[in-house]
This record gives sequence, structure tokens and C-alpha cells, in this order.
Amino acid sequence: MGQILRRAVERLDCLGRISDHPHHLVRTYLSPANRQAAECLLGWMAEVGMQTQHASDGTVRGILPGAAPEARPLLLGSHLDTVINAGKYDGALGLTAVLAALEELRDLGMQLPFPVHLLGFSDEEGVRFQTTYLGSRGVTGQLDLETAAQLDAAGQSQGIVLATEGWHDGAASFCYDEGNVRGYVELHIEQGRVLEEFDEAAGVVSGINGQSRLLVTLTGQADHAGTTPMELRRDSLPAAAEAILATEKLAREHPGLMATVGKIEVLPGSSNSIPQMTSFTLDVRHPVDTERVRLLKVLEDAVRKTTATRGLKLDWQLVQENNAVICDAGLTGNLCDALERVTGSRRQLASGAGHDGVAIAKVAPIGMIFVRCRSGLSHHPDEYAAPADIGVGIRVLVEFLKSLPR
Ligand code: HGY
Ligand code: MN
Ligand code: MN
Repeated sequence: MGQILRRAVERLDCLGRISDHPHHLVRTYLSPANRQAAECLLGWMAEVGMQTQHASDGTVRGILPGAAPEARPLLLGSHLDTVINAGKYDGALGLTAVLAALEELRDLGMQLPFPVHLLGFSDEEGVRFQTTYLGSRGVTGQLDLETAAQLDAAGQSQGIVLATEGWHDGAASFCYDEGNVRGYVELHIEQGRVLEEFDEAAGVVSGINGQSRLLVTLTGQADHAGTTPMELRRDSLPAAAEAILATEKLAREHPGLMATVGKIEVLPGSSNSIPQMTSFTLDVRHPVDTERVRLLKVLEDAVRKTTATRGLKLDWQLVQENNAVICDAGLTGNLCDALERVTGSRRQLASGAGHDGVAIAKVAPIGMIFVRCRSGLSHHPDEYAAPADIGVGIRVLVEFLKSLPR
């Protein structure tokens, strides 16, 4: 495994250097760096003997037919895109680990009794349009007009961007329907602290928490900063601040609720004009869907009250909502068996982070392997998974693949 693990780490480093920004790692939907990373992955997939294709949205696929090419495929994969100022393991590890596992099987002279499709999804994070799982929803026929209408920072809709910036030349369209896929398995860094707490290198995911993504816009009245009396102002920024503090307070008071404001925009944006419009993103998650929905309503009511008192207009826009997904019992059992053969543990843990399996679960049973990451840190350039832990993850994947019947 030495050489194979070394190559996996080298490929991680290679992808970690492919960015749309000179000083930090970022790859977004249909960006030049995302395409460059996709082309890298296509080359590596071809090296392990896969037939490769790309879709117009930048998702790429490698197919290893196996002994029975007509059998239902097992899908493996993760995402090529990143958040802004990202770490190099989120997404990329899942892709390089599969390549390593397939190389290991090849070196063992093993041919799998079913096809394997490796998918590199174009956009899981949703940085460009705030909608998430664009790639995995794309291959499962779940992209709708609402998503196509979502705007990026330049005011371009996802539909127009796909039409004008898409990777159309030589593109294939691959779509998976319910029943024609054996399952989907993704290896990913944990992005949490459970495996560190138990001092375990890897674990199996029991389920993926649900999440709601919103865009909240408060509109008041721009005016002169030097001449407008305080009592006459309809200033959107302090109102947004009140709403954001109420968000944090609600989450702190309700264990299990995670609420994050990741992005805020103020217009007109000059230092001597009263902010007419303030918009901010809201990311709300909870292990229990009904609780997430209930508490989101509590927050919405509080924000509506604040904005009414201040004489502002409120636009509370749900951008995307995904309920929690439970991983398939059969796949999870096989993954735990594989984990136990490698580490002696059957550790299972929930995922607070979202993953492409949420979208793929609409058409196939899903399972996930988590690899420990240092201090659980992620969505940060210091994100780190030790090669030894990556090696354990790859071995679990190999054991899992070897154990699957035809
Ligand atoms: O936001 C998430 O949970 C994931 O990193 N896309
Ligand atoms: Mn990820
Ligand atoms: Mn992520």
C-alpha cells in the first residue's frame, strides 16, 4: 500500500494547488480551476483503466466495467469544488481514496464482479449559487427551474451560467434512476471531533443531518449619514445585526441546533450612506427535521417582529432544504464489517456536514466512511488528515469492495 498511499497523498497535494485564487484554495461551479481539477481527475481515472466522460456542468465520471459490465453499478465519488479558503481534503480525499482502492485491487489481481462508477461532482458546496449538490442532483435528474433561477454574485442565473460557461464540447449526459444503481458510497473527512475523541482513524456514517439554506433580505431607506436624525432612520444593518444575534442566541439555547450566517451584503455600501438593504445567508441544521423546521419558524417570527418594529421590509427566502438522510442498513453493515476487519472497531457516527449522498439517496441506497481529521477542523486551510488515517480509510474501502457479492 506504501506506493499507492504515497500517490494518493500526492494527488491530494496536486488538487490542493489548483485554485481560482492565487493565495487560497477555492474552486467553484464551472470555474477555470474546477475544470482543471476535473481534467486532472479524468487523467487519473484513465490511468486506472476507467472509461472517462464529463458532463456539461463539469461533473466527471470514470467507469470500471468489472467482470459483469451489465450488472448494476456501484457508485463511488465525492466533490471537486471547495468552499472559499478551503482545506485540500474536503471532497478531494473521497476521489483520491477511490483511485487508490482501485489501484490496490488491481495490484491484488482482483476484478470486481460489478461495474464501479467514480463520480467527481462539479458543485457540492454551493458557493456560487448557495444551492448545494448541483452535481449529484444533476446526475439524478433533480435540478429544477427554481435552482436554475438562483443568481450568483454577478447576478447570473445558474441556468444561464450552465448554458454559456458549460463544458459542452464532447459532454455526455449521465443520469441514474431509482433501481438501476447498486448503491453509492463516499469516503470523506469527518469534519468533526468524534473520531479524535475515541482516538479512531475511521468510522462509518449512520446518517446525514438535514439542513435549510436561506437568504434573508432587509430593506429600509438609504439616507445621509450626517444629516438624518437617528429616530427617523430605517437602517437595515442594525436590524440585520439584531436578527443575526437572535439566530446565535436561539442556537445556543437549543442543543443540536446549528445556525450560521456565513455571508452578509450591505447596499449601497458607502461609509456615509445609511444602509438601505442588508442581506445575509442563513444555514440551519439539526439532527431532527421537525425540530429544525420548528426552530426556523421561531426565528422567522422573531425577525419579522424586529423588522416590523423598525419599519423595514423583510424577504425571507428559502433557497434549499434537505431533510436528514439515514444511510442504508445493508451498506452500513458491510462498511462496519470492513472497518472491523481493518481496525477492530464498528464505530458509527452521524454527519453534521452535508454530502452528495443526500442527493444520490433519492435513487440509491447510500453509505459513507469517515476518516479522522485533526481537531475536526474543516472549511479552513489548516484542515488535515494524517496519511496513516487516509491509509486506514483506503483499506476499509478495499475490504468493503472485496466483500460485495456479484
Ligand atoms: O455544508 C456542508 O455541510 C458541506 O460541507 N457542503
Ligand atoms: Mn465535502
Ligand atoms: Mn464542505
